[in-house]
Amino acid sequence: MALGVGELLAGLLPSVPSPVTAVGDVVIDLAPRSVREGGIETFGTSDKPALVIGTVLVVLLLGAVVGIASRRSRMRPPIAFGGFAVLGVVAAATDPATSWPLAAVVALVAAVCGVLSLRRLLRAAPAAGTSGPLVDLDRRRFLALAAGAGARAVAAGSISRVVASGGRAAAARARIALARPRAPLPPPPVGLEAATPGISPLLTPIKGFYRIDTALAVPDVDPERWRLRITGMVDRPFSLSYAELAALPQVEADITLCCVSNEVGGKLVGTARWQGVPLQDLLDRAGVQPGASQLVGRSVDGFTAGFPTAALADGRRALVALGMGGEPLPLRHGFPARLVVPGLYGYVSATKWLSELELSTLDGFDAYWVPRGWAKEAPIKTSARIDVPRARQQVPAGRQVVAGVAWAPTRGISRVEVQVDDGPWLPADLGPELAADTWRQWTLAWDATPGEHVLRVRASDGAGEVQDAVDRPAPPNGATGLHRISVGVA
Ligand SMILES: Nc1nc2c(c(=O)[nH]1)N[C@H]1C(S)=C(S)[C@@H](COP(=O)(O)O)O[C@H]1N2
Ligand SMILES: [Mo]
Repeated sequence: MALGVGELLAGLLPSVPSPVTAVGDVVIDLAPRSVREGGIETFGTSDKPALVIGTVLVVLLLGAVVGIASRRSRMRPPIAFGGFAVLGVVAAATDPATSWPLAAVVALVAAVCGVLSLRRLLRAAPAAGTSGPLVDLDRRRFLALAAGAGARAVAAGSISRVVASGGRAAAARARIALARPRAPLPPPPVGLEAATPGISPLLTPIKGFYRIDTALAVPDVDPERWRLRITGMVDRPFSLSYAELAALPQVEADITLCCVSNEVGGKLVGTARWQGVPLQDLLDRAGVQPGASQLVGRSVDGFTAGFPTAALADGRRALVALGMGGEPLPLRHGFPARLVVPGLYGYVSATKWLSELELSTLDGFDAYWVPRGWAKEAPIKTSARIDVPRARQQVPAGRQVVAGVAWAPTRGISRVEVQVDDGPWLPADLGPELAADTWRQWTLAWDATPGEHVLRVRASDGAGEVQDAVDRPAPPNGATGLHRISVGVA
C-alpha cells in the first residue's frame, strides 16, 4: 500500500521520482562496474522492466516480513516503514533531477498509509495457531481485507503509471509541428532493402532504433518549462526556451548513431534523418573562449557527455536535434532536444533530454562514463556488419546474396570486401550514399558450395584506410575486429 501511494503521488508531482524507479536508479549507480558495463547495453532494453519488477518484488517481500514481525510488537511497523521512507528520501536526494523536500513529504505520506493499512490488517488477523468456525470467519475477513489493501495499492500504482506516462511531454509533443528546415534534404534514395530482404534499411525505422540510457523512467520534460542554457567558457552565456530554439533556422542531416558498447556485428547502431539547429550557430552566438577545449552536454536527468571542441573544427554537422525521422524527437530518444554529433560514440556526444551546453576544458571535467572506465575521447571506429545470411543459417547451394551495412561516420565508406573461408577478399557492391556521416549498404553475389563456410567482412573508410582487424572488446573506446559468421550450405 505504501508503495502504491508513493507511486501515485510521484505520478502527480513532476519533480518527485517514483519510489520504485528512484531506488532502481540508485541500484544502477551503486552497481559494481562490471555489472554496469553490461548494463550500459542491457538497461537500455529489456533489463529495465526486470529491475523495476525486481524492486517491487523485494519491497513486497519486505512488507510480508514486516507484517509477520508486527504481530509481536506494535512499534515495529512505524520503525520499518520509517526506515523505508528514509531510504527513499536518500535515494531521491542522490538524484539531481529531484526535489528532495517534496520526495520527503511523499515518503512520509506513503509510510503513514503503510502503517495504517497494516494496523487494520493486524486487527482483523486471527490469532496464530487457532482454528474453529469463528476463527475461520475471521480468517476470511482478514483475507478479504488484505485483498482489498492489495487492490488499492495496485490501483494507486497503476493510476500513477497512467498519470506519469500520459504526462506533459507526450501531450506537448503531440501538439508540436516541426518547422520547415532552411535547406531541406532531397527525399532519401531507394535503399538496397527494396531488392535485398534482411538487409538493414538505409534509414532505421524509429520503432526499431536502439535505445541506450541510464534513465529507468523516460524523463518527462514539459517543453513549456524547459530551457536550454549555454554556459561556461563563453563570452555571452544565454538560454533559450523551446519556442525560441525552434524558431531559429533549422537544417536536416542524415547521421548514423552508434553505441560504444556495440560489439562487432552488434545491433546498437542506427541511422536517422535528424532535424535541428546547427550546434555551431549556438556556439557562435555565445562566443566560445579560446581556452575552451571540451563541450559538455548536460541532461535534465543528470547525465553528462563531453567531447573535444576540436572535433567540431572540421565543420561536421552537429545538431541540437528537435526532430527524428520527420517527427518531433520521440520521448525515448531525448524529447524535447538532444545533441547529435557525427562520428562520435553516443556516450561522449549524444546527450538526450538536453538542458545545458557547458564549455569547459578536457582536464576540467569528466562526463558520466569517464570515471566509470570509458575513454574520454571516442571517435566511432570503422566497422562492417553482415545482415544476410544470418549467423548459423542454412542456405541452399548456388547463388546467394551476402549483404549488410558498413560505417565510418564523417569519413564515409569507400570499399567493402567479403572473404569466404580462406579465399581472396571479394569486393562488394555499395548502395547509395546518404552522407559520409551515415552507414552504407553493401551486397555481394556468392556462389555457395555445399559444406560449412565462414564469411568475414571488412570495410575501408573514405580515406582508403581499412578497418582494424584485431579483436578488442568494447571497453574503453569501442570494439574492433572483423564480423564473421558461419553458415551451412546444403
Ligand atoms: N540523458 C542521456 N543521454 C544519453 C545517454 C544517457 O544515458 N542519458 N546515453 C548515451 C548513449 S551511451 C548513447 S549510445 C545514445 C543512444 O541514443 P538513443 O537511445 O537515441 O539510440 O544516447 C546517449 N545519450
Ligand atoms: Mo552508448
